Amino acid sequence: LQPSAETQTATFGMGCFWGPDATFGAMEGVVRTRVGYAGGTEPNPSYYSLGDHTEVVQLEYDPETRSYEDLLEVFWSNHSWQTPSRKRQYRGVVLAHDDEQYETAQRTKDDLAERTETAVETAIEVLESITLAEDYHQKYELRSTPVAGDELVALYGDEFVDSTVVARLNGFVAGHGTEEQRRRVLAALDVPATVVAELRRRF
Ligand code: MHO
Repeated sequence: LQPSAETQTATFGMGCFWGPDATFGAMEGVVRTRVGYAGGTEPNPSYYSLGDHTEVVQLEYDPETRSYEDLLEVFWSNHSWQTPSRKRQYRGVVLAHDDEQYETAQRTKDDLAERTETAVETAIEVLESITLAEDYHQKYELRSTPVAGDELVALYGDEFVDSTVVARLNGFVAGHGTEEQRRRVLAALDVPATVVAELRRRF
């Protein structure tokens, strides 16, 4: 799970992590997504023993194609920053990986508050550590797509979570991406034609 030298990593809490896993997964320039628990202090969180942690999506992206600002734009438009979450599990939070991310996130938060004249409840914090969520939460939308999900889990095996193609398909089955992008990814997909046909029925 170590990001390669050319990619950068970003981590966001934006409600149930299934949604943003798919939203970001469809985004060109995002090369990997994974979901996990972060933003708290208790050791070894899990879905049913979350402690003070929050559900987060973590992205590896290519900074030549996507800026951190691009990701933040998606972040701000895809969680409810006006309302403090009742549960810490679902709070909105930027978990910055370095000072530059921290300052950029803070600046976009201030801009949003000024532009909308609304208080922004979302927190900006520094990422300490992340615990990967259980397999069944990774690429949830695709995994729970009848037939094709099970077949892709079997075909990709250990590569399922980290695969760029799987991240894209997870986004597509959730309704994200353009037709051009879908065609391109499907054309390059090296899986049985029956699986492609199953996917095609979904998007
Ligand atoms: N329990 C909610 C959210 C799941 S998310 C991984 C649901 O079933 O939709 O917290």
